[in-house]
Order: sequence, then structure tokens, then C-alpha cells
Amino acid sequence: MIRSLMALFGLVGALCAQTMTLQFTGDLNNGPSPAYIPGLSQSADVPLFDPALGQLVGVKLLLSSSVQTRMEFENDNGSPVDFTASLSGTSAATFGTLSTNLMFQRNLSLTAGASDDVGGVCDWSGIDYIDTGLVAANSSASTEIPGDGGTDLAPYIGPGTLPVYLTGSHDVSMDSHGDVKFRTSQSGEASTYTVIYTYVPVPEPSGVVLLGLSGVLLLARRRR
Ligand SMILES: [Ca+2]
Repeated sequence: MIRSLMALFGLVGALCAQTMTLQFTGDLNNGPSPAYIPGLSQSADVPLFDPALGQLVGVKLLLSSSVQTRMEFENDNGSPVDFTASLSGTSAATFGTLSTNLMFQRNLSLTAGASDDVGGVCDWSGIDYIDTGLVAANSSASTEIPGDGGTDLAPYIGPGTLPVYLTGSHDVSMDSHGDVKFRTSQSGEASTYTVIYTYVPVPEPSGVVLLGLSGVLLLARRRR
């Protein structure tokens, strides 16, 4: 009898407590992933949660972004110079009432040799020249509504889609050294979004049958 009760409660608990997730993800850029776009500002349509699947109990928005640039420096001064170059940036994602922001900062301490340029012509080469190659900064964040299925989750339920908006920006700077020229290339931002719906599924027919059978067995034993 006790064993039957425990089995029944276990079954009910498993059917009630079990949640499932539904995930949508994508890269917001114009080209092969990851494509870096200066001034990223795009949106994508994410399917709303289909209430036929069950009861929505949470929505999570994840944002993973990076900024990158290639920096080149040339020293026009007759003496070597130490300086700091910085790559900074921001990224943001909005989905319904959810939004999250990221900030990036990457500092490089550099030394350029004395100018070797003839006649003051900047030739972007020699001991006075620095090529950082691609420099990147990455970050990720998430935000969520661990709702109870109440009104705060209503905007995410129904047919159709809801847009996720992604924006990004970046900036390159150096501390003041008037004799050092710099230029950048291959600069931009790239972002990936992920939307995760957490829900309690409607019991599958087999689960309902099992639950019913357990009840019948329990009643049968009780009558003995
Ligand atoms: Ca040079």
C-alpha cells in the first residue's frame, strides 16, 4: 500500500515538475559567421511560444558578442615612444520586455621605434611601425523572466513572431602622442542571440494512461 502510494506520488511529481526547453538562436550579421559589421543594428524574428505545447514558465535571452579591429601605428618622432592603444565597444539585445547590455575594453601597451622615414614620408613599415593584427574583445550576458506563467509572460505567447533587436558599436583610441599616426581596418561587431522558452508540457497520452492505471491499481489494493 505504502509502496503504491509512493509510486503514485512519484509519478505525479514527475509529470508535474518536469519542464522542457525550446531554443532559438541566430547570428545577426550580413555575412559568413562571424561577420564583423561597424555599427551593428539588426533584428530577427523569433517564433512566439506555442501554447499548445504547454504552460510557459520562463523566458531567457542570451547575448554573446565580440568586437574586433586591426590597428597600425607609425612613429614620426626621432625618438622611440611608449603608448597605450584601446579597443572599446558596446553591444545590446532586446526581446520583448527583456534587454541586456555588454561593454568591451581591451588595452594594448605598445612601443614604436624611432622614425626611419625619409623626408618625413610615412611609409607604414620599419622599426617605427606596429601592426597589431586582429585584436578582439569578447563578452556574453543573459537576462530572464523566471515567471509563474502570469501576465509578464503574455507577450511571448501566441502565434506569430517577436523581433529580437541587436545593436553594437566600437571605438579605437590611443593616449595622446601627436607624433604617432594610426589607422584601423577589419573593424566591427558581431553578435549571437539565443532565446530559451522553459515550459511545463501538457501530459502526453501515455503519461495520462499510466497515471490512470496507477490510480486504478491503488483503488484495487485499497478495496482488498
Ligand atoms: Ca617607417
